[in-house]
Amino acid sequence: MSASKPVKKIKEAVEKVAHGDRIPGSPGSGTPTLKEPTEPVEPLPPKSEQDAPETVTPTGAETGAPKVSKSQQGAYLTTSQGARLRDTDHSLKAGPRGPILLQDHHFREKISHFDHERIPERVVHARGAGAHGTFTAYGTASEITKAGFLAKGKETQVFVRFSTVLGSRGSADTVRDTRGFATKFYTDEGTFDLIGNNIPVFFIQDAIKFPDIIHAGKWHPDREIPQAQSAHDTFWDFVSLHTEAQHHTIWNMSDRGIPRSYRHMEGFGVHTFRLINEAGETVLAKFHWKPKLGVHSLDWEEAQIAGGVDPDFHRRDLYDSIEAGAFPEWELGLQVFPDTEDETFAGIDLLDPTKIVPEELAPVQPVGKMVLNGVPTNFHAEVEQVAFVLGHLPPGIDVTNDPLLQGRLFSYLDTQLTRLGGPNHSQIPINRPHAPVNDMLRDGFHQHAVHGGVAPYRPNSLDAGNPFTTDTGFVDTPVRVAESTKVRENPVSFDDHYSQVRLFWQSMSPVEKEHIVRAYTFELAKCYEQVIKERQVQCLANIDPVLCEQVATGLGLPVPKPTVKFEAEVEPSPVLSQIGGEWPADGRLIGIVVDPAAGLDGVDEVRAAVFAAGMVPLVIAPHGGVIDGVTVQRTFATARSIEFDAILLAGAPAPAPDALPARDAKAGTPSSPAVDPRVTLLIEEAWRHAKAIGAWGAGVTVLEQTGLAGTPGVVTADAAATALTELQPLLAKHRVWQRFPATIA
Ligand code: HDE
Repeated sequence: MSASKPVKKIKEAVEKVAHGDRIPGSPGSGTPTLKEPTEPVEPLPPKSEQDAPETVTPTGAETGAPKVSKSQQGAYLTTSQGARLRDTDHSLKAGPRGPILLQDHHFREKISHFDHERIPERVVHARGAGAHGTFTAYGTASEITKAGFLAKGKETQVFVRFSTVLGSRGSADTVRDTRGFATKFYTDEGTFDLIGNNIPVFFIQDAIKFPDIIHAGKWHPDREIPQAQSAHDTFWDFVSLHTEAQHHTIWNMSDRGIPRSYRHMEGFGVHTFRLINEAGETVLAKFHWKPKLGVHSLDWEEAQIAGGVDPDFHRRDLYDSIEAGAFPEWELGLQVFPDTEDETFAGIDLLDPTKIVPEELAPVQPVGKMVLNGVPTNFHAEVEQVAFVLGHLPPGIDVTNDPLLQGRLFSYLDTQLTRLGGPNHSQIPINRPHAPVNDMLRDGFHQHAVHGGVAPYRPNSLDAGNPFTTDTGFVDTPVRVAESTKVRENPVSFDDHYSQVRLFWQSMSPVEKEHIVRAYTFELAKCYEQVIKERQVQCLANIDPVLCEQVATGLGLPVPKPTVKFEAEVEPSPVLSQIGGEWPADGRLIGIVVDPAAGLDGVDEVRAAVFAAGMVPLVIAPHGGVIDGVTVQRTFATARSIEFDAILLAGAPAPAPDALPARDAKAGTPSSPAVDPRVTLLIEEAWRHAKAIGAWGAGVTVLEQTGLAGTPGVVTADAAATALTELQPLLAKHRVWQRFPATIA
C-alpha cells in the first residue's frame, strides 16, 4: 500500500453496508462485496448512522450515543506516539527464520499493551450491560427536595448499568440471581449515583457481613464452581444459618430472580434516604423505578435454555430494543415518610434493609421519567469503567443511619482504587461529572488534569483565596444522634426475620407460588449436604406450611414444625404480584414461521402490522436468504422459542430428507412427520412457556398437526392481520397464565 496516495472515500462500500449487503442474500446483495481495502480509505460511518440489519432497526431511530467512528480515527496506523507505521504484521527478526529482536519497539508496545487490556472485574456485579439516556423530572418532588434535577421539566443525562451479582464477566445473563440497577445522573449540581437492585430488600442488615454472603454465594474456592449460581451448598449453608437473608432469598426464588429483560425490571434504592427541601425540612424516602412495560419474568426452563442458546440474552435485548427505537423507559417514584425520631413507618423500621414498606401503606409517587436511547460506543470505556459511588449525592439528598448504607459509603470509593487503578477514576470520560469540577485533589496515578495555581489548599492568599465554599452547596443534614453507648449490636426491631417473608409468599398468585416451590426444590436438590437442606426446610416451615410441605416432599424430607410463632396474620401486598395487569408490547419479538413452498401470502402485511404496533417481526424459514421478496432473519437451525414473545405460523414444511430423526421415531422405524421437528419443537416450547401462538392459512393445518390448536392462548384466523389482532391482547398480559398448572391456592 502506498502511503503517498490521497485518502479515497469508499462511498459505494459504505452504501452497500448501509443497505444490508452484509446480510448475504438480502435484496440486491448478490455476493458480499466488502473486502479488505488495499489503499487508505475513510473509516466506516459511525455506528448510529448505519442501518443495522432490518431485524433490529425498524425505525432507524437516532440513539443518544456519541457520534464517533466505529473504526480508528484517520486512515493511517500509528504508534501510540503518532509515528506512522509501515508494517504491523511482521516482527523484526534476525533474518526471516531468526529470533525476534528486543529492539522491535512496535512489537513490544503492541504486545505489552495487549497484555494489560483487561482490568480486574468487579468483585460483585461483574457481568453487566449499560446504556445512555435522559431523565426528565415532573417537578412533583420539589416540595420535599431541593435537588435541582427533580425540578419540573429539568432534563438530566444518565448512564445506567444493569448487572447480575454472582457471576464473572463472561457468565450467562439469565441465571437466577439478583440484578443490579445502577443509575448515574449527571446533574448540574454534581453527579448523583442511585445504586439499586431489582429486589427491594437485601440479604444482610449490616455491611460488615457483605464478604460473608458473597463468599457463600460465589463459587467454591477449591474448584471455582458453580458459576453464577446460588444452587449450591455454601449459599444455602449461609442463608439457612443467617435467617435475616430469608426475605431476600424468597425474592430470588420467585420469578423476580429471572427477569425477562432489563426493560421489564423494577429497580429499588433499597435503603431509606433523607430528602431536604429549600426550607431545610426533611422527609425520609425510598426510591423506586417502575418499568413502562410492567414487571415480567422468564420461565425457569426458558432461562436455562437461554443460558446455553444465548448467554447474552439480556444484553442483546437491551441493545436491540434501543436500536429498534423501542426505548426502555421507567418512572422514578418515591415512597415518602415523615422524618420522625424513631425512623419507623406503620411499625416498620425504615433503617432495616431487609424490610419493605408495602405500597398499599405508602404509595409510590412518580417524580420523573427515564428513557434509555443510546448504546455504548465502546463497552470497556463506558460499561466496564463506569464507577458508581454511593457518596455521590447532590444537595437535597442525604443518607440515613441504615448500617448497610453506612458501610456501602466506604466500599464503593474504595473498590475503584484497585479496579480502576488509582484515585483519579473520576477523570475517566464516563465518570466525569457534567457539573464544573474545581477540587483540590492533586497528582496520583493516571492524573489527566494539568492543574494551574500554586495553592491547592485552604485558606490561601496566593490563589486569591480560591476556591471558596458556599452555603448553596451540599449540607450534611444536622440529624440528632441519640446519646448511646458504643456497641456492636443491632436494634431489637431488626430481629424479626420472617413476617415479611410470609407477607411476600402470601402476596403471590397460585402460579407464582408454584414457581417459588419449584425454585426452592431445584436449588436445594442441587446441594450435597443433607443437613443444609433440612435447615432450609426448617426456615420454610417458619414462612408457610404449604411452601414447606411442598418443598420437603420434592426433596423427600420430613416436614418440620415451625419454630417461630406469628403474633398476628400478615396483610398481603397484592402489588407484589406480576400477574393481572396489561402492559404495552413495545419491542416484543414476534417470530413468523413460513413455508416457501406454500408462498408468503400475508407475510408482508403482517410484518408491517407488527412494526406499526411497535413490535419487531422476525421471519423464520427453513433456509436463509430472500423468499418472495421477504428477507429471512432466522432459519429453523437458529430459531429457538426463547427469543420470541409470540409465534405466528404462516405455514411450515415437512422436514428435508436429510433432517435429524423425528422426536417420535420408534427405534428402527424411520418416521416421516408432516411438520419439520424443529418447528414442532419451537411451537411446543413456546406453548410450554405460556406464549401466545397464532396461525393463518397453511399455518392452521400445522397447528392442528401439533395437537395444540384450540388450547388457551392459541388463535387461528383466515387472514394474517386477524391472527395478529387476536394475539395482541395476549401479549399485553405477558403470558397465557392459565397454561401453567397451579395447584397451590
Ligand atoms: Fe453493592 N457493591 N455492596 N450493593 N452494588 C458493588 O462496587 C457493597 C449492595 C450494587 O454496575 C461494588 O463498583 C457492599 C446493596 C450494584 O458498577 C462494591 C454492600 C445494593 C453494584 C459493592 C453492598 C447493591 C454494586 C463492586 C453491603 C442494592 C454494581 C464494584 C453493605 C441497593 C454497580 C463496585 C455497577 C457494586 C459493595 C450491598 C447494589 C464492592 C459492601 C444493598 C448495582 O463496592
